[in-house]
This record gives sequence, C-alpha cells and structure tokens, in this order.
Amino acid sequence: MKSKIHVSKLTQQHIEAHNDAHLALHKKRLDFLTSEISGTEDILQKLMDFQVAIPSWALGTGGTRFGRFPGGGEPRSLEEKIEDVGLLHALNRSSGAISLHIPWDIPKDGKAIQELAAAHGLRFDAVNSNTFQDQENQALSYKFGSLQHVDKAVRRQAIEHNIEVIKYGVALGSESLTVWLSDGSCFPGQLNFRRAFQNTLESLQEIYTALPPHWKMFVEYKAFEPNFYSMTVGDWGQALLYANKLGERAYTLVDLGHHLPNANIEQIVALLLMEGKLGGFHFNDSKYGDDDLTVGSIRPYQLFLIFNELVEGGALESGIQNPESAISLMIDASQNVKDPLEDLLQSVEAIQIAYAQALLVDRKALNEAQLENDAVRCQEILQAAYRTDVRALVAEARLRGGGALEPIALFREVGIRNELIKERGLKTIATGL
Ligand SMILES: [Mn+2]
Repeated sequence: MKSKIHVSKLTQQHIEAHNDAHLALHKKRLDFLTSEISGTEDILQKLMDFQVAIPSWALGTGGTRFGRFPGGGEPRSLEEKIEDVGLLHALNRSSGAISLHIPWDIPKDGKAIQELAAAHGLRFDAVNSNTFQDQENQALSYKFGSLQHVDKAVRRQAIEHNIEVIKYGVALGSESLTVWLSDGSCFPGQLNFRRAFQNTLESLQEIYTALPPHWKMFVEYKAFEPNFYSMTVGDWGQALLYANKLGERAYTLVDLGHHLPNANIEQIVALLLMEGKLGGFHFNDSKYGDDDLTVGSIRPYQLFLIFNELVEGGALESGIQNPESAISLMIDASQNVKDPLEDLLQSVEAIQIAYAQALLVDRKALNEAQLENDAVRCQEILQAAYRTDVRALVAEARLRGGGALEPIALFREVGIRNELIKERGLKTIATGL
C-alpha cells in the first residue's frame, strides 16, 4: 500500500513527526474501542482496501449563481489537480482515484498524465461528459437539451462529444463513462415526454456502442434543476429503464443530492443492488436540494443506512475480489466557505466512518429480529453500530497505510494552503462550475 510521497509540500518526515506526536492518545482510544467491539482486524483490512475517487472539479471553490469566492492556490492545470489529489491520498491513503470532467480537464498528453497520476498512487475513475453547458466554438447550442434534442444535428454533436470523452478516458486508463444530462423542460407542454425519452435512449445507445468492451456506462439521474418541470433522466426508475434497455454494461449512478426531499435513498440502493444495476455513487450531503455539501455534514445516519445496504448486499467486498464488478465510489461536492482540500478530507472520513459502522452491524441478530417482527430490537441493533465511535479504527487504517493520524490537523500544521498560494497565486481559479 505504501507508495513514495510525491508531493513537495508534504514529506514523509512531516507525517512521521505528526504521527509520533499523536500516537499515545491514538493508542488509548484504539485500545478502548477494540475492547468494546470484535472483528477489528477484519474491519481494518477492509478500510485499508477502501478507496474513494476525488472529482477534479471539487479541488477549487465552487460557487453559486450569485458568485464565486476563490480561496487561493487553486489548481491551474490538470497536473496541479493531480498533485492536489495526490496530497489528499498521502494524508489519508483512501483517495487513490480521480474522476475527470471533459472538457474542463482535457489531457494533452495522456501517457504523461497517467504516469504522473501513478507516481501519486492514483488511478482514473469514471470520466464525465458535459453537455449541460455550451463551450466556446461549439456549433450548436444545448439550450433545449442535448441527447433529447428535437434537432438530430444537436443530438449528433452531443453523441460525438461523449465518444470523444471515452477516447480521453481510454488514454488515461479509465474504464467507465458517467453521463449526467441536464435535459428536460421548464414548462408543461414544452416537451413530448415520450419523444424526449426515445431520442435520449437512441443517443445513449450510440454512445454505449462506442464503449470499449470492458467499459461501463453510468446513467446519473436528477429530480430537478436546471430544468424545473421535467428531467428526462429524473429518477432511479427512469435511469434504470435506460440502463436495462442499453445492456449489461450500463448501470445507474446514485448522486445523494439528486432526489426529491426525504426520498428513501437506502431503499433505492438496496433494490438497484438486487437488480445488479447499481454502478456507483456521487457522495455529498444536502438539507434542501442538490446542495453539494460535505459528505456526512447534514445526515450522517442516512449515509450509514446506505452503507448498511451496501454491506448487506456484499457490494463492497465483491469489488475488492473482482474489480470488474466494483461499484464506483466518487465524491461530488462543492465548497464555497471551506478550504476545498480540507472539505474533501472530511468527506472521505465521513464515508469511511459510515462504512466501518455498517461493518459493525450484527447481521445475524438483525435478520432474526426482522423475522420476528421485533421493530424495537431492529432499531437497537442498527443504532448500536451507528452510535459506536469508530474514528480510532479509521485513524488506525490510515496509520497502517502510511497516512496521517489526523489529516486535517497535519494539513494545517504544515501550512499546505499557504504553500499552494505561494506557488500558484491567490487569484487562481480551477476549471469547473
Ligand atoms: Mn453528480
């Protein structure tokens, strides 16, 4: 697991000195936890194997339609984005993948970029196409949709873009394409629903046909925004329809922020998993809509319940044994008020905590209680796991992997943001939304 640290701002010595300083307290916490629970070695191994992909578009501050407030030292190029993800991975040893967005991150030299990523211990997760914006020099507009468009020429342009994204992905060693469409309508009657669906399906079929044999396609759904009356891939039912019609290498992708309020996401996850159509996640958190907040910051119990379903369905273990069947785990968040790198460290840790807690659930006892319709005991079993403080286990997994006991504390101790600002400048703006 240990790979050489390639980040100039953070050295092996920084990590070792930090860990030495925090070791005594960590040991105390870990000893207490291991005396309370069983199977810690198994959980530790699973945590060490567990990797979450970082999106290239979350490394700078995001913004809203009202404005954007860059925090300084944002990556100016794809190389610097890879350096930032390498930094996160060196700190937590669980951010070993990066997900790119085209055309924001077009690699000029695929081989060189792949080598740079490998030097940081990173691989390329899904590549993402973008037909929700018009790019400079683009012949036709996506104002009224892309793959659904009434004009065949617009659909053709959007299909070609997706095929181009696949080619960039192939050059980097990526093995999946995520398609998120903003297509839909803002007013009743604006769109013929069935025609929009059929056009979208036919367009997706052409893209699917262009996938290399071992590639997967992820169809991401979203309930509303930017279209506010209908979305052509609006929920998991529609995404599943497309995925089923496309073929066995097409899957749905669950973005936690893309549901109507109070949707039971864990149930959606369980059923998609049962159907073999759960391709992956975009993790984030929200209170109102697609808020793109730090994972686990608002509804950590929901996150735990989702991981409970993943563990129950064996989704994460089968991926380790058989990478072909692995579920893609990606973060899709955006920050306006936090340092984006600190935010990502928090997000990855929240995911690891939810995973570790889900591994603690006494599944045999839960199954028995379910069969006896003992709702009280079912809740006790789930919440006993959820209320266990597993942070020492997650820290131990980081320590064993060569990372830092307290990644955010070390990030601040070393003054990494200031180093990035010195090198890149205060007024840099990373590509993205
Ligand atoms: Mn997403």
